[in-house]
Amino acid sequence: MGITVSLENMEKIYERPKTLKDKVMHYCPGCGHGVTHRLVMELVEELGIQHNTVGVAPVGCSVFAYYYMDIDMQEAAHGRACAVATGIKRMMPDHYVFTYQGDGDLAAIGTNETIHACNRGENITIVFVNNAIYGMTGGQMAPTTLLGQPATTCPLGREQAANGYPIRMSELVAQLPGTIYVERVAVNTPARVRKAKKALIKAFKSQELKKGTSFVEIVSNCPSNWKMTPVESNKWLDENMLPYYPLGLYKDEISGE
Ligand SMILES: Cc1ncc(C[n+]2csc(CCOP(=O)(O)OP(=O)(O)O)c2C)c(N)n1
Ligand code: SF4
Repeated sequence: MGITVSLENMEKIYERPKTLKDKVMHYCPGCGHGVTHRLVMELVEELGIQHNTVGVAPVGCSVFAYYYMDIDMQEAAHGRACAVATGIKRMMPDHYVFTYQGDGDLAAIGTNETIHACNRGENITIVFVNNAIYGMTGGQMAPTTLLGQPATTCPLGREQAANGYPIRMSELVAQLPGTIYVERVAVNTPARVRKAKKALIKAFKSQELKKGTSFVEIVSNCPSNWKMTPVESNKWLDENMLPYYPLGLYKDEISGE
């Protein structure tokens, strides 16, 4: 006995935001970049700021963010996104300006630009996707790679004596007087995805206050270079990344926390 389902009377509860182009993404299955792209584009649509938002794309797996985000985008050289965003925001202070960066881009080659933009209190939002590895180039150690975590440049696992400690960027930039909002979130469960979106909205809206830099760290995964299935990688993130990179609010001078 066949069952016929009519779509006509069904309520649509979810659809792709119009700000996210209808394209097949190049990201690996289960990668947090896809979810994070969607969240950023959802908030741009919901806040009605598509016409006056400029994104700065990094070098890394998200180098092609401009293929997917239907807003004005500028590509930056590896690590230079915060410097490029500084220039854009200063020329167009009425625009919402954000960078979208991986940990190699933001916390290795771009440490200088990141710290000084945050210290100057540039009125931009920094979206920092921390997957603890260099994804695009094949899994080399990043500044955020955990102690003991294998990477192609430390196949036996990162060692403190040789490679130093993984860097905690949220804690670091929260110390700088120019930041007004710093939160670390994750996108490996539906509840966390919803929380991540709230943090991103708060960060973008903080630009209206013209008080300083907002920084949202997304703890994410890289199933391909971690050599795990997406499900395994989400579990590994919970068990290994979150103890070292605790989720939470590190600074909030918007609501006075
Ligand atoms: C000046 C310069 N140095 C090095 C590279 C090579 N490179 C491209 S992407 C990348 C690392 C990307 O890792 P990450 O920023 O963590 O982003 P992911 O791919 O993990 O999202 C490197 C080292 C480059 N493109 N330009
Ligand atoms: S290599 Fe890693 S970070 Fe890059 S798209 Fe694949 S899973 Fe995502």
